[in-house]
Amino acid sequence: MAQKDLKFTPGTLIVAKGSVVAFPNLDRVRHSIYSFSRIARFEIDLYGREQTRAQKFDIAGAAALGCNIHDAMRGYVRVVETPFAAKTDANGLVQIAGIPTGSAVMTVWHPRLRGPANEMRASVSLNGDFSRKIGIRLR
Ligand SMILES: [Cu+2]
Repeated sequence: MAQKDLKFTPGTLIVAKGSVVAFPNLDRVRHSIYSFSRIARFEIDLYGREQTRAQKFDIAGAAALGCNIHDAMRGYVRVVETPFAAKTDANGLVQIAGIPTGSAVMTVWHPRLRGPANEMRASVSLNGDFSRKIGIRLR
């Protein structure tokens, strides 16, 4: 997840539990990174252009990232324990292939979703092609 034009890019990154995420600074200014989130509490001191820092994420859930210098900078690392996870596109659509048939629990997460841990869960029965339209409420 890069820092570019005073933004975390991409704004939300999905990674597998245990992943190490690199945070290259592509801006001319220095950035720091902090997270007070339950799954990852850390603080990375200011570092400059073309430098990279990294952080390991060992617990599933969501980490909200900020920069001490630029208050508007927000980034999210969503750590998952399943290979069947993906980010929606600009239209809110996502397609995940190869999920085994049977019953499953589908989790929808958004940093501003109203609900415990900003998540919504639904039990689904997967049997061949499955598609579901879901509306979520944001705060
Ligand atoms: Cu910054």
